[in-house]
Amino acid sequence: MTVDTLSKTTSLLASLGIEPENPGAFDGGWIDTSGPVIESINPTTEEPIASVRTASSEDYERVAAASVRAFEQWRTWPAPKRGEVVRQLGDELRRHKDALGALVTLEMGKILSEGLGEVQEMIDMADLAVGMSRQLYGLSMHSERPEHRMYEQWHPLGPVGIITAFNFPVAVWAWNAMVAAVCGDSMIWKPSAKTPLTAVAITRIAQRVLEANDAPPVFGLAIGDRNQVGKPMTEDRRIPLISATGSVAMGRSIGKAVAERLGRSLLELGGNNGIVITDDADQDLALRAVLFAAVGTAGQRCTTTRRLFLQKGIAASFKARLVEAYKSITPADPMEHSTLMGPLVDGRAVEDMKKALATAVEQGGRILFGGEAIEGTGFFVQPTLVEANVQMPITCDETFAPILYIFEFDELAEAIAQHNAVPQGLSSAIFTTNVLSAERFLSPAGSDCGIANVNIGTSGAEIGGAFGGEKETGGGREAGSDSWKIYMRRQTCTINYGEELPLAQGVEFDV
Ligand code: UN1
Repeated sequence: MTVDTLSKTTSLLASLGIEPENPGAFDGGWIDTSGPVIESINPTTEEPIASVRTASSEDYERVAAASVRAFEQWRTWPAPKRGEVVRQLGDELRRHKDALGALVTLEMGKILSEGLGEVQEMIDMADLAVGMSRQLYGLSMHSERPEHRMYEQWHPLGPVGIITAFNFPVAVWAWNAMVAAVCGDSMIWKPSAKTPLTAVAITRIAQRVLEANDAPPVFGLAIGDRNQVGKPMTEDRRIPLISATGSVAMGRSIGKAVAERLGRSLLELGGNNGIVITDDADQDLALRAVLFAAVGTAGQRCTTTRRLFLQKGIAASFKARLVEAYKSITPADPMEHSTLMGPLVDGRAVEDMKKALATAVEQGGRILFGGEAIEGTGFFVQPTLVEANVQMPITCDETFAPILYIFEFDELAEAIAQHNAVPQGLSSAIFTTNVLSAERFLSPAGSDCGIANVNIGTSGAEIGGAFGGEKETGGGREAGSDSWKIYMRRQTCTINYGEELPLAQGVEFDV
């Protein structure tokens, strides 16, 4: 690092309250944690940025107990008052947007524009949740009994466990936290050990907003490993909901642990997202969209396009254009404005990409472009295009790297069948100018994913919709629409304002 970059980084960290060594748990105050120290490594330079002392299971216990106490107070605040606290949190994030966006880039390597976009996603979530705080509606029903009234109401649920991944280190917390907060829940955040500093920075901001409002410490934090924090939290009966983002393997074990105690889980797991491009599609539009969706965030979004289905009439020319476009992408420092692709998050991610490509070649794939890790400092790889066929088992796996498998098809029905023939079901898209093809893709017999787009790539969803997917993606829905319901408990109430006691279904029970 040059002296200039070093001093910029130091003042950036200082502006967010990050010290060389930071406590890894917050329960209303910062806990003097006793777990091992982890270093946050900048994937661009491979240098440590700062470190965090992780939480032990005893530290987790403190955070959980505080979260229960905070919930007991917070649930009695009127929802619009809770919304006002979230509004102020959104304002604080606006104030720190530049610094936070840069910290995201520094810590996990996505380009600065995407780092800033991620902070914007948090701000958008805050705004949405403020509105929601006045719209946590229940329905009213007509009772079958005379002089009876029936309605449902939504109450706060309890402390929520939020497990997030490195790739969206702050936005996914906001999807959960902003909504959970207006719903009256407290929460405990277990961020990825690869991105602990962003979690500390956000919690410090949240702490100031809570204190300014004399609000209970609903935004708890416990940075720690699976055994010290993850396991006790998923098995904790005081935590009615665990919302977890990560791999299918992780989701499977969390889902089991939570189901064992009959808790609720909200899982947002792997994607293996496909784009179908028909002969009649606008090729320029499709090219730009594929590029962002496959190469953006260096292929490390759960919504990244990993499979491309080209109709035979345009396949050869589209592939040629794609190769040219890939050639123009030079992985480089994500802080530079001209960079479109930064590094992968760590050395293991580079190894996983190499392994997946070796397997793809073994299984009959042909590398059309890229395929190499870039020598030198930083976890840089080439964005890669692979000509593939649907018989290759590797194309059913999610590898968190910029690998795009390309297939060809004759008829749309065949493309849809191939598109759906993977275990994951997160995001999908079709590029076509034919309204019939578009509607077929969106029909019940079309894409089987939680997200289906027309003439838009698979990534970069807006927060207003419900986000999540089917099959091994886990079935959860977060962010907009009526996703708030999972953070609350529904209560059906029947009130008798008469003097008789008629029973439902005409049952008679007179003494
Ligand atoms: C993720 O990768 O876990 O739709 C979330 C998108 C982003 C969120 C991705 N808004 O690509």
